[in-house]
Amino acid sequence: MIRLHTFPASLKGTPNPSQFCAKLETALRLAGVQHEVWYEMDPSNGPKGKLPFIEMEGERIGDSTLILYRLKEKLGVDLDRGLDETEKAQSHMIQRLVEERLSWVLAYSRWIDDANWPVVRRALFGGMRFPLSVIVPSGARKSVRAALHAQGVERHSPEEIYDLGARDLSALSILLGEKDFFFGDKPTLADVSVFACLVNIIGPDLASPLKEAALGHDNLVRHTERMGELHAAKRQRRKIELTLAA
Ligand SMILES: N[C@@H](CCC(=O)N[C@@H](CS)C(=O)NCC(=O)O)C(=O)O
Repeated sequence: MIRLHTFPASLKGTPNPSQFCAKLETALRLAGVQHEVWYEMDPSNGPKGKLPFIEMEGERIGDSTLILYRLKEKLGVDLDRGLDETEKAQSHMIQRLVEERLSWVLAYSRWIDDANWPVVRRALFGGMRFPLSVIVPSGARKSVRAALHAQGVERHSPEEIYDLGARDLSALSILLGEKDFFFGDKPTLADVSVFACLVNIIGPDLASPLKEAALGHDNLVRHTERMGELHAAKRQRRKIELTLAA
């Protein structure tokens, strides 16, 4: 059995406050991969110092993308099966846009934007006792700021950062068009990756220009709802199977 290590679902409105944890769990559910979920609070427990990671056959594997490559290699798990080579390349590029750029704008909106930080801080660190309740969140915020600075996003003005995010969202909206999913009537990895990011932008009760931009694209909102229903339905099915088997 694969053991998935993720953050707990601590932020109302999203299945997981980490888009990468949400991505991997959604991919496992959609592909019907049996797994058990272990909640972690400390990313440094992972082999790459980040969450999510999995344990499989005694090995700990980190990074949502590398994990999915490994599951394809070992178990034949492939949500992009059926796509032609051009579509596979497009799916790859959509994932990279969402995970290597839009994710940074999302992180900025939560961790650096003063309008949202108090809510995020309460959701992620609210259970801590003093003095950890002061030390841990401010240390975490400092390291996210340093990461955003090293990546480059944090060097821009807030207006520029949110404009970059809005342009990414417009591109995604145009690519999706009127289709149910990016490549037709079946969700692929591109849909999973976009859902995991968009549900984190739209779902939580956090206002930002990024959320406003996302809500301005009806097709992206409908896509997030559609994927959210699939995510929830797959969990119910798995629960019923477990109950019947018991
Ligand atoms: N490329 C990684 C990104 C994972 C990632 O950035 N995880 C964040 C949570 S969203 C994390 O664990 N950060 C802790 C840290 O950087 O110290 C993946 O796809 O899994």
